[in-house]
Parts: sequence; C-alpha cells; structure tokens
Amino acid sequence: MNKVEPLRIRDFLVFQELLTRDEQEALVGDIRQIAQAAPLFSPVTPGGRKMSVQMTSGGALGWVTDRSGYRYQPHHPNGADWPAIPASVLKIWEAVAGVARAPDCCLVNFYGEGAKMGMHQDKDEGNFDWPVVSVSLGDEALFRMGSVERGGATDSLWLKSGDVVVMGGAARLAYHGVDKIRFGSSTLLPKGGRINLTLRAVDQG
Ligand SMILES: O=C(O)CCC(=O)C(=O)O
Repeated sequence: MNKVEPLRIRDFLVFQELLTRDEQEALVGDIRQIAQAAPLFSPVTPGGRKMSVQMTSGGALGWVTDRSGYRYQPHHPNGADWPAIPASVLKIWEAVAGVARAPDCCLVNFYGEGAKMGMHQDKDEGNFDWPVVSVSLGDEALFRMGSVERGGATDSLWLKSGDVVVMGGAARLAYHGVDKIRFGSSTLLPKGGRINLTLRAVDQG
C-alpha cells in the first residue's frame, strides 16, 4: 500500500491511490473468486425497481434487496453461504478503519456501462460506531457526498482505481452515491467497468 494522507471532504476521508497496481490486480483476482462462488445478481429495490449495478458479497453476512426489503442475510439469494472475505481486502480495513473489530460483510458492486447508484445512507447495520470502508477498482466514478440530510448540499469527486474512502464518524450516515462512471477509463478490468467494495461491520451480537 502507498503511504497516503487522506483528503477530508465533508467528513469523508479519501485515500487517493492507496492501492498499488499490483494490489489492485490481486484484489480483482480475489473478487473474481468470490463471484465464481457467489455469482453477481441484479438486485431489485423493495419498490420493484431493478438496480443498474450487479452485486454479490463475501463474509458471514451479505447485503441483499428484493421485494421483501433491504437486509443482511447469511446466504446468497441462491441459498449458498457467502464466501469468506479475502485477506487482501481485510488488510485494507486494518490499514484505514482505525477500529479493533473486523468487518463481517464485503459488499461487491459491479458497475457496467451506464450503471450508477442513487444517493442513499448505509443504515441497515444497526450500530453506526463502525465505519464503512469503500474500495474503488477499475473505471473512474463520480462519487457524490452529502450530509445526513436528504437533498442537502453535496460535493463530488472522481474516484479512481486504487482509491479508498472511509465513511466514519460524522460521515457514517451521510448520503452518498455514484452519478456515473467513465466507462473504459481504466485498464484494470479488460472489458471495462468498475468494481466497488464496501466493508461493513454488521453483526453486533
Ligand atoms: O460505488 C461506490 O463508490 C459507492 C457504493 C455504495 O455507496 C454502497 O455500496 O452503499
């Protein structure tokens, strides 16, 4: 990992170029293994809208959404357990999260051409003392950061492959989203697209 001082934007901490190219390539290999064991699926919101990102998870718990609602559950929609979170991913959490516990969910979002993610809060975890750590791999993404108020002022930043964002403290419940990606802007994924990992501490038991 590169030695990087984070940028602070509205209490979001952005570690630009934290991950070396070699680390990014190794992570892509590890995420491919997750996707082989727990295939990417197209989630549907409780209101019935198909999300443009595809998803899967690693860890004891994975995040899903369907007509029954947003939730964490211990198995993929196909019934299989989620694969373990790779050591390469846990290392990133250890480097930037600043907390003693480990994450138990690594949500994997895949953005193909035209995919985006609306402004939202991450609030299905139950305890917001733990940060959410977000890792960008592949194509650049226009990341929008707001406050805890829906519809409030925002700032945007293009996240590049190897950037890591920590949403903790006052940013933990701040609205955020991805307006668009620059499809084909990175050479990391041969067919283009973007992988985003979000590491979360879910189980409070
Ligand atoms: O793709 C990103 O950078 C953000 C992902 C995100 O907000 C989420 O998974 O909750």
